[in-house]
Order: sequence, then C-alpha cells, then structure tokens
Amino acid sequence: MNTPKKLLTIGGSDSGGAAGIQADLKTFTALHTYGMSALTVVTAQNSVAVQAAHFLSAELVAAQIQAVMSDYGADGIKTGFIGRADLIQTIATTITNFRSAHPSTPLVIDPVLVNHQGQAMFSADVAQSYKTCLFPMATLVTPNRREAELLSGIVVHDLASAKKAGEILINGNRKLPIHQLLIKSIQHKESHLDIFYDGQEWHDLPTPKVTTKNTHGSGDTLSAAILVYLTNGLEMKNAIIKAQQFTHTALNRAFGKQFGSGHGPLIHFEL
Ligand code: PXL
Repeated sequence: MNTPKKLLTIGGSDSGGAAGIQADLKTFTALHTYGMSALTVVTAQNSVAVQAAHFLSAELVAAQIQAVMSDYGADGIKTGFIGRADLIQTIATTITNFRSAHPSTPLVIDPVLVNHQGQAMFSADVAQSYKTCLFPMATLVTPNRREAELLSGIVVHDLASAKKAGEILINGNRKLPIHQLLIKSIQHKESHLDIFYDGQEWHDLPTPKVTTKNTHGSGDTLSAAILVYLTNGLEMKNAIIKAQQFTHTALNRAFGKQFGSGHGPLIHFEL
C-alpha cells in the first residue's frame, strides 16, 4: 500500500465538531488521505452559536505549520477561518517558504469571513490582507455568496450579480490577481449553484438542493474535498464536481437527523 496523501488544514477549531478544522479532518479521512492541522483560533460553539473565541499567537501558528512541513511535508494545503490580519500575513510567509521548494503544491484558500448564519467574523483589515497576501498565491479561492459580497462590495442576489462580484475580485488588482475562483452557495431557482471561474471563463455548476438544517460545515467540506481531489491529480473543474458530489452525499446522510437544536453537521461517513 502506498503512503496516503498528506494534507494540511490551517484554521479554527469548532468545539461542536461540525465546521472548521474538524470538518476538514473528517473530509480528509473519509476520502482516504492523512489530515494534519494548524490551529488559528479555538472557538466555543455548538449548533446554535459561537459563544467564545480565543486566537493563538502568530508565533504558535507559524510553529505548527513549520513543525508539520519540516517533517511530514504536505501534498496539499487549505486555509479556513483565520480572522486576523497578522495571522494571515504569518501564514502567507510560512507557506511561501515551503512552496518555494514545492511550487506545485495545491493551495485552497477558503476566505471564511462569516459564520453559518451569515454574521461577519472579522475586522476590516482582514479582507485587505487576504487580497494582498493569500489570494495571489492560491490555486483556488472559495468564498461563499456572503463572503464574495463582503470582499467585492457588490450585493449578490442572483447569478449575474455573483459573476459581477467575482469579476471585481478577479480583476480588482491586476498586479495581485486571483487565478481561479469558486463562489459557493448561490441560490438559483430550484438548485444550489456554485460558479467557477477557470482563469478564462465561468462555469455554472448546479447541484440538487438538500432541504436540511444540518448544513454547518458544508462550505468547509466542499473546499476540503476539492483539495483532496486536486492532490489526487484531477483537473480543477472535475475536482470541484467530485467534491460537490461528496458534499451532497454527506448532506443527504444528515437529512432528518437530530444533533443539537440549531444547524447540525454533515455526516461524512457511511452509517
Ligand atoms: O463554516 C465556516 C467556519 C470555519 N471555521 C470555523 C467556524 C466556521 C463557522 O462557524 O466556526 C472555526
């Protein structure tokens, strides 16, 4: 048996186990890869609310990434909730050092700016740091509808406005472009729609809607699964479609289950 692919996620802990690092590690495991993590923030949260958050220092975040990279290495890297400009800068520098020796390592940047109720979880300088430090080095950037709004300043209410917001993000700074962009979770007619810009054109990628309140961590799961499939060598559009199928199946498994009293998790494994 070959050694499994080794993937690093850099993000926040959700004590409820639904989103953040926990969603990523479950996704990596369910898809037969080896998951590693560098924590940026520890949150106290459940299916209803984030009740407290404690950020780790930039030194400790960098030390976790360096410890992993200097020994295990990583075949792919993802970032999730970072939440502070100084942490974004440190993470960008640390990843750049690693990728200078491994330039083709896939890097998925999920710019987590809102919680699952759409409430902002960041200060103003965070959006700017993402744009200047992390987006230009990303293989793929994966905001959801609300995050695309916050990053572009365009209200996203349909497919056309989502593409307008996306184009502002892509072309907003020609010196620091976004190469490939996926805007997740646009409500469009009867389906759930993600839109993908491949560097030249848009692709509309609908999936059937699952009517469940157990959606907490669905965006994290989709981005983590894309990283797995990229690391396995799929080209980007196919990696996204496979990751949509994985997320859809995990949402379907969660349909009708009772976890907490709010938005419960997806189920990443066959029960
Ligand atoms: O689902 C986005 C997300 C990512 N990471 C952490 C979170 C959330 C949403 O609540 O708490 C730690």
